[in-house]
Amino acid sequence: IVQIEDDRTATSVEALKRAILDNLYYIVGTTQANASNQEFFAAVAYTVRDRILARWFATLACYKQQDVRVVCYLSAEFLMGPHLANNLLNLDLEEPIRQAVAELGRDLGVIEEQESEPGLGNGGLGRLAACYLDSMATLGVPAIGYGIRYEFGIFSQQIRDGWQVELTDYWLRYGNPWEIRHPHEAVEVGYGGRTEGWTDSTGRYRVRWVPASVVRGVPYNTPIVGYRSGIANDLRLWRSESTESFYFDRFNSGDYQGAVAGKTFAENISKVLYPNDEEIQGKELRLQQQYFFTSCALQDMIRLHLRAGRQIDTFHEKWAIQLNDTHPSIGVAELMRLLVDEHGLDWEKAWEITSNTFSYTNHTLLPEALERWPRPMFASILPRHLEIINEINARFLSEVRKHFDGDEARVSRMSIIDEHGEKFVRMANLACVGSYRVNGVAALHTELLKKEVLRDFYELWPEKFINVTNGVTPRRWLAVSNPEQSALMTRRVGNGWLNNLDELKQLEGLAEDAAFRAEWRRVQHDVKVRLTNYILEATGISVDPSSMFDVLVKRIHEYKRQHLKVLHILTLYFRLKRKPNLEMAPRTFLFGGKAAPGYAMAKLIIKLINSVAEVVNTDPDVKHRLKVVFLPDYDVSLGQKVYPAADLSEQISTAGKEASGTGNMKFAMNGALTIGTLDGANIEIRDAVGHENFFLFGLTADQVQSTLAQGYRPRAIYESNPFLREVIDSISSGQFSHRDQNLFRPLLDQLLNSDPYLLFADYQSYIDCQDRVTEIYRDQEQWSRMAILNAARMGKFSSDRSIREYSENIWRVAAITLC
Ligand code: 26Q
Repeated sequence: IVQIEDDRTATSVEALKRAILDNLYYIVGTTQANASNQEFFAAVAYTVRDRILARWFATLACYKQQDVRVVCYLSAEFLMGPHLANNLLNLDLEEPIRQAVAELGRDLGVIEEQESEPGLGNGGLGRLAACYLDSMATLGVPAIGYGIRYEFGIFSQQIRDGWQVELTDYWLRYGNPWEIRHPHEAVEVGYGGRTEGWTDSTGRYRVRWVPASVVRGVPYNTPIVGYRSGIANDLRLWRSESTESFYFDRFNSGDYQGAVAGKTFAENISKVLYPNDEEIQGKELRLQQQYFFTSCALQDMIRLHLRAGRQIDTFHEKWAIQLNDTHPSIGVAELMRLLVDEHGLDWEKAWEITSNTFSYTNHTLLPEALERWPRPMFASILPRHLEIINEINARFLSEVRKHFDGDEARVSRMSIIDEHGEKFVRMANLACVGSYRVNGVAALHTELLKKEVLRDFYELWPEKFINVTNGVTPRRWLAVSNPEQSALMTRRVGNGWLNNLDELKQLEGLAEDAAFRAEWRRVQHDVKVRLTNYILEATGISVDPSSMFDVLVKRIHEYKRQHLKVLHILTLYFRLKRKPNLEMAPRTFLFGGKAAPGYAMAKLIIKLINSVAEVVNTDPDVKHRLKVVFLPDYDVSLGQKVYPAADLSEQISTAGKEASGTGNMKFAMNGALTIGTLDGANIEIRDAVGHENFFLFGLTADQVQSTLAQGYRPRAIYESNPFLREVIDSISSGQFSHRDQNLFRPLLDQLLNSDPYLLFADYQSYIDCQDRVTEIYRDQEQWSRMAILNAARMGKFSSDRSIREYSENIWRVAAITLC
């Protein structure tokens, strides 16, 4: 028998070469000689995608055959990062593709750099969704990710004259080889209009919604390949388009302008990601987006459910819907509408299904980030949903009254409608009422939810509340981004850690092995050289790879306290100014992160960092012992370069403000030591790696509360601490702003007069702790011991562990193995 190698599935180097050239010629439409690296990337991506399709279909067939319960992860954001390197790892194709690409005269590293990342998220919440998709595919949890295929993702950031400038992110410019459009599975989504009553053939009174406009949602599927699991799940992102009928009806009747306006309305819905995290603005388009993808998702699930020959009343047995924050929580009302209005179920049955389908993950404790919509706006966009919410609310509040007789203050706090003054729909309340589980994302966060933000709901339904501490995927965040350290670890303990991160525990003993520590440092140095080259290219700044890399990368926010880091840098700077010959181990301070375009204070913090950098980096007294770098356009790809090279991870939020943090996990997995507050998952990381291997400072969440309650006076701290005063005075004097004494005034005034995030209260504790960091860093052997123990003890923070907990405690789904 002659074995014929199929050019779309075979994985020998020869077959891969033929396949790449084929795709280059027939799909991309160019020749090997003429192809740009960008075109060559597309051909490689198609070649990899071809090798995914068979297992993709097999996975779906297997789910169908085993009639499993499917998890639907609903999220307004999926911050996937580039797919190629991750898919190569998970499919075990890295080496043959590398060789095939090399034999065709290109370098795989260069080709991988061509991929423009789908930045369809702001930060933590969107990236968490991506890590969870990776773990679900790896563990064999049947899952579909549902979201929006934004045409423009998070803006790309430039720094001009120290200020952030936003540029649109047209990530689809060169096409997207990973997605497949499925127009046959399109659905329609309505907006506005009115509701009307009617009587059905059985004499029952029914309500129907007559929307004023209808848009079409078209799904685009991207395969999510598990790590060597043979499984590929679906990420289904919806694009909004105009329906021909809407467009042509108007067009035919001569209303050209109306036709174009309708088309514009429809196409705008999936046009752009809102770049605010942790702050809501109540924009109509945002509500339209949320309803759009949530309705598309629910219609898709119902279609799949019925197509499998099942009855609508078993819906909750086959689908578990996870709400990634309140952004898709309109789904509670939409599922009720679909079941009652469209499928004719009675209210009680529909509610039983709905309230056994949804679970809700909360990601924030900041009051300004709790979503609420003005009732008039809500009524004009979703009139039928408001009626349904009123009915849900009436029934719910009567239950509250039964439990807490006479406690009308509680009733009004728990109401889904905020009845005070201008009325609002409270989405977190809707999500709590409509879900059978509510979870926080770290132990402290869940406790604070129960004690504060959602206390009333916890008192009514304590059994609903559980904690699932976040996790991150060790595939992308260790294996893909830090191949050098991964190889070192695999040489010592095998590669089992890739799907069981606890196996790195075996490295603990090696912390006492001087030869291993030396190897560890050699690897770390190589990785830092890699980042050093990037920094030079991206910013023109040359940094010393043997200096300590002290890194703070995350969205810019006052509660995350990037400006506290600046106070530390300036404290060191003035020590050097006083004593230019002071012995000080060199440090490189790396910042990265985007500010929401409308968040003036965050933008001013970026300007402050760059202004300080300008002075400190060029001051001859500093003698290059301090280097401050703001890395522009921090995104997933840049994160992959930064985390592995960090020596020190800065996790310095005001205690009680950061729900979990996930960057903290990526750093520690890569062997960075953390300096941090007792906030979010920092607490659990410290417990896992050992208190002696973690640099702790600052007030606790309780102390923060009591400090504020007792009438906090930041100015008193400023007046009594000469070092702090020197730093603050230098900024207000214009020393870092070309003598302009007004530039940073808003920032300084706020710190001196209210300081809501308690920078001054934590200042001295932070400085003292940083001095301990410096002390220990001088002992490189000790530092390496601690770094190795950090990396070895991060097993708990694999997203595989998080997904197992969701599967067991919330979704009640079993992982499958391929049939
Ligand atoms: C809401 C309404 C309108 C426009 C935008 C938004 C919006 C968008 C994004 C609100 C919040 C977000 C993002 C929140 C977020 O990323 N939270 C982070 O979630 C991480 C994963 O759980 C945690 O680790 C972080 O602590 C938390 O800040």
